[in-house]
Amino acid sequence: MAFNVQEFKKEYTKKFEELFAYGYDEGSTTERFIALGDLVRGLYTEEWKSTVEDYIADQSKQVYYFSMEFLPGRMLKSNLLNLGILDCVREGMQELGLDFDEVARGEVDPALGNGGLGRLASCFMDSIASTGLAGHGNGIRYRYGLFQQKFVNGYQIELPENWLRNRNVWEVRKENKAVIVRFGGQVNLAADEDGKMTVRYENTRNILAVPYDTAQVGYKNGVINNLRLWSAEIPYGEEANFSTVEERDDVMRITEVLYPDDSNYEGRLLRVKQEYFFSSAGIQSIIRYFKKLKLDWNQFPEKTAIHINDTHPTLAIPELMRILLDEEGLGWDQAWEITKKTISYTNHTILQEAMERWPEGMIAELLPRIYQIIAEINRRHIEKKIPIYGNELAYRTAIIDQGQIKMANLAIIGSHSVNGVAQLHTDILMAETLHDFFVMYPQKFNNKTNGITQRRWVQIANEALTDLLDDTIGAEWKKNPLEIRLLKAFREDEEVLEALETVKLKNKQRFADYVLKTMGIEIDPTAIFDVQIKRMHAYKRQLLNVMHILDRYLQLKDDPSLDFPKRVFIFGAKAAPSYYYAKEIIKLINAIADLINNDSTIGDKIKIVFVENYGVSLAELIIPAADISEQISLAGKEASGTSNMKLMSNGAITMATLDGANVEIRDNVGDENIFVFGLKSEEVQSYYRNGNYHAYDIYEKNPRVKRVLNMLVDGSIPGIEQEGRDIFDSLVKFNDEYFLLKDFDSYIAAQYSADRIYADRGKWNRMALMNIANSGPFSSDYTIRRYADEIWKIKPKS
Ligand code: GPV
Repeated sequence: MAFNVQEFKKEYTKKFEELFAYGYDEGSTTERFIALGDLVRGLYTEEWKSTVEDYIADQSKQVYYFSMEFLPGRMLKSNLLNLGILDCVREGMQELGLDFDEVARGEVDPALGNGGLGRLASCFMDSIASTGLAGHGNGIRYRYGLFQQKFVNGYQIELPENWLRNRNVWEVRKENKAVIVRFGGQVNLAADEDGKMTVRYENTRNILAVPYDTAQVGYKNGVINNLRLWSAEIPYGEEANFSTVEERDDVMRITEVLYPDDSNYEGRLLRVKQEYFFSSAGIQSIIRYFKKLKLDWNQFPEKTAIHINDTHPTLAIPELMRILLDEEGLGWDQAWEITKKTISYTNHTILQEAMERWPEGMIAELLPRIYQIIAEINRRHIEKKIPIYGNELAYRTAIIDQGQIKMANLAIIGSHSVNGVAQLHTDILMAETLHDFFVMYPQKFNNKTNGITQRRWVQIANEALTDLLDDTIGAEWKKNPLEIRLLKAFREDEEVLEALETVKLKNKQRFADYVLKTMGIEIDPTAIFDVQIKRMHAYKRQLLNVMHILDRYLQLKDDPSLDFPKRVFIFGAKAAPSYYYAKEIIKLINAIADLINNDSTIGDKIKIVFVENYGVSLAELIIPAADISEQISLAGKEASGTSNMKLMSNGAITMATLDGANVEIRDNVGDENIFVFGLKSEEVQSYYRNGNYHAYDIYEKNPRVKRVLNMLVDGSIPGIEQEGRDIFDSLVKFNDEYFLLKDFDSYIAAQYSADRIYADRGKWNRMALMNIANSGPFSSDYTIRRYADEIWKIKPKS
């Protein structure tokens, strides 16, 4: 984008005055941001429009990524970077006497997702545009995002996240593209004169779905795709059939707030309303577009790919069937072939508690026609599979079972592709979780290991590293992330290794400043920054990290002269408000932080920092400052993980179980550049199968484990009477579902070797360098290319 500093300054000054009727020098940070964001949006609207026009003119195949969650993070820098005008704008702002970074912080970080799944969707949106693919997002414009987390006396409390409190400069409301989504009522089947069945819906509740579009700017390639988020509103005119105020409120409630559940299923009516609402609206707008092309319906899958991000948008399958059957008059078989060829599905978990199942009666009442279609899909599936696989297998794969509708089963049966998100995860799906389906449809199964965009996670979050890379290996890695491997040639180069250490130190200082300012805790930037940032979940085992901290604390209490290098244990984690155990762990960590941070015999040998309200923006601050990346989930439980990739790209060294994508990280960096410990996935499986794990025995026989766990119940940590007891019991009395006790010794051993190596600065820096140099394959650009080639069958715009 051609643009110079002088022009920018003029335009910005004008824009600010236009919006606020006074000069930018008098404006607040928020106003300064709004003026800048508004200006930037104006700069790309022409290309946005022409990208879409080109797709129409070329009749390009387009992919639609349906996701209940998107976590884009602040968009200002990302848009500027991708437009190629970041430096110019930074310079211009400076010349205007404004602090660009501060203005950028004036943007609200839209938290329209919970964690990994939502952030993956946003990395994918960036990579789809940046690799020149015609692809768009489809989701929900929640009025309130994921709750804001506060700690009060160490307990998590949740506050509403009113992310739209200021004007959202990026979105464009498109009222003329609104559609009607219908709930409830009755279905009437009637034959017309020629005996053709027509379906009529009566007494439905009609809701207006209004799209808000946000540009997804590709990296210096002129491609600007669309993220379409739907908002529920009351329809006007003849569609308005609400009688009471309560019914009106009900409508508004659909897109009111994001459910704060991560990898956890709650069978709530409002949730399924949300799922159908955005699935139906998305399908309707895709169909409306396709009809303009005036093609044959059989060409629909040649022009359209629809991807469903986990099972949350699975109702897109019966919704597409409904429209093809009832509105377009296609026969079942033709509609079914089209649907399967169009839809593909990603599974993100093997955890049973995250598998969506809806009560049959609830769906029948809320979505009577959709229910009929699901029942018919199910009937035909069983009828077709019995003769081939026998009763048992046919019924085991049924969609409707014991009064429940199993969404994963519907997603698999109604799609042509099912993928896991790391090789190990896909292997487990095929061998265990979805084995019955793998037997029936082996060709549907494939792996697509997750990825991350280094544009946000390195170029934006870590400018110091970006500059060092440019100076050392040139800038090609920015277009072609694999080229970052050129850094390997410098692994013995003292100067580069020292420069890398300097970069890291600078980022640690930046984070230390933040911690001092916001929490009043002083941390030493030369200490090891040991980072675990992810949702609070038992299977992710933050508690194992806690056990290590307590063990280290006890060792130091016994012998204060022990020469452990200083460590700062950094946590960031939200717990689902209804996840009691996870909240207890939050309280525990905060209580331990209070105890240890204020223990003068420990000094800064151990510091604990649990940041409030972890999210994308804080991740951008923490990740560049990390030395150790804690990826310690029980093997077999974490589908992939993506913070592992972000942290390695920033030169943190992974402390890893062989779980999810950690396995592939190990394969890429080599055993000498990662700390691996713990049970393997097959060993865990075997314990579960044979029921021969006995946590109590370990507690009794391992004095270090015993001493650590006793701290939870003997009063040595103030303020956790209830929490300490509950957590102790979960481990000792209820047999430690996630094998913390079993993995404790090998975890501690791995942490000790980290201590030893950290003391050898040259060696540590070399490991950090090798992690950065081997992070290229984890770019979501490659992940997306594989989705495009192997699943969606779409090609980049040349
Ligand atoms: I299912 N994931 C998530 O964040 N929320 C969910 O509801 C479900 C899965 C996560 C997995 O836990 C991660 O292992 C994975 O890296 C991420 O999805 C993206 O695939």
